[in-house]
Amino acid sequence: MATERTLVLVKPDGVQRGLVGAVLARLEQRGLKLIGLKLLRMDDALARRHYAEHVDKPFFPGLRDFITSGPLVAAVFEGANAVQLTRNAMGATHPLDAAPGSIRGDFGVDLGRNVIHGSDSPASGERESALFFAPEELLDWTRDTERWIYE
Ligand code: DAT
Ligand code: MG
Repeated sequence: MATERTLVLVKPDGVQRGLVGAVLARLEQRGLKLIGLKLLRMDDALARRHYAEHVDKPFFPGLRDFITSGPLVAAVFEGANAVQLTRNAMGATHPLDAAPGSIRGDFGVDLGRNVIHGSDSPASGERESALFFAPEELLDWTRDTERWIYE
């Protein structure tokens, strides 16, 4: 299985609520390898690029105001099937539909406060990672536990 990269955001609600560690811990514990990490505040231009598929939708102004409202944590995780593993860990977009045990199912209530973003395809993972990180900010490192995670 090809190695994938996924961009994860702990959104401003997650940062405000002190959930950064809890959210990232779940993905680390699952076996995904962290290769990039930063705290930043998105501006309108980055919000438009990141959510390019949504800019013309009626909910975009509210989404933009929320996502630019305060600091967020951006992370890139790498691994086999990283995109699907992360999407499953996140749960459904609306926290009401998200299964208990998923991040949104455990930490969220409202659609517009759903705590985490994760890329929806390997292509999105590459595109979105490049929006938030320069190439040299994504580290190529060897994890010593690799053989205990992958057979
Ligand atoms: P996801 O974040 O699960 O990939 P998405 O890409 O469809 O979901 O939407 C991006 C974000 O926009 C989502 O996390 C919450 C918000 N959103 C999506 N659909 C919405 C809607 N109908 N009304 C308000 N906000 C919405
Ligand atoms: Mg999406």
